[in-house]
Amino acid sequence: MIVIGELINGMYKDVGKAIVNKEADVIQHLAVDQVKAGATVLDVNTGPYSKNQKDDMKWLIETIQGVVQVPLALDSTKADVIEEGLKLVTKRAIINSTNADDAKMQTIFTLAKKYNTQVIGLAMDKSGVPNSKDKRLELAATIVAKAIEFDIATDDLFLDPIVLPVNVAQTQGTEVLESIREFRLLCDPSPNTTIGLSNVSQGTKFRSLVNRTFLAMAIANGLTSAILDPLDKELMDAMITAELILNKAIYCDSFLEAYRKK
Ligand code: THG
Repeated sequence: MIVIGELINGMYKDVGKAIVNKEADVIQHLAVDQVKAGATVLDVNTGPYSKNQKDDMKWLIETIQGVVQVPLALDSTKADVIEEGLKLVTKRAIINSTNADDAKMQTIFTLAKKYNTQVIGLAMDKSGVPNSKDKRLELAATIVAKAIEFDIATDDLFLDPIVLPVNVAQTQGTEVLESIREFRLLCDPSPNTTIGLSNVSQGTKFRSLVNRTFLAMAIANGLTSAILDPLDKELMDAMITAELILNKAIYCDSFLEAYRKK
């Protein structure tokens, strides 16, 4: 699994404050801690409190790259904010994200070619997140077709079916799980798949339990990456165990420790 650490996101109050006040140590601790805990990529999102998203994105990237050398997933709905970030990254980045709207895909895939990035494609369009797996598949196929037009390798795509909170959208869990399985069959080489895992538990009780249960189910359906909180140890243990059961690692009694060593 490609683990994309979600914690550098201005949506978190403490992080939002750290961005506004330029508290580099807060961001750098989150970067180091997430990588130590097993994140292989870090999501970077300036969040809703940012007054100047371009400057804040640049500051976040420079601050993070001062302490860790991992690829970054630049998370913004604004292409100009993403491009400012792409000018600074030292590792091959992931653009988070495009959707299936033609104009958006044109803009994002043009950037992806120019800066040689990978791209997260959301299975949604102007009319929002679909309710059915069939519509999600149709939108994902639209994204794959456009990527191929741009000569982007299909395994440089991360297709995201969009996870919704289980307390308000309870029918969507199975639609998302089946979408993950079906997205893998859209092209060869198979696209990667990803989810914003913590979305599933927003507003619920037992958040960590809801997250790790959903993650194990998604991994069983072929999920190849997730945006998640790597500091949640039980979540990471569930991920490692799910992959073990799927025979992606060889069993030994110290399988948790063995995973963490590599
Ligand atoms: N798909 C893609 N990218 C994404 C998402 C997705 N990026 C953003 C988001 N969804 C994934 N990241 C988060 C980060 C935090 C939370 C959920 C998803 C979260 N935050 C607390 C909350 O809202 O309850 C914040 C609490 C606080 O203020 O401290 O749950 O789906 N491609």
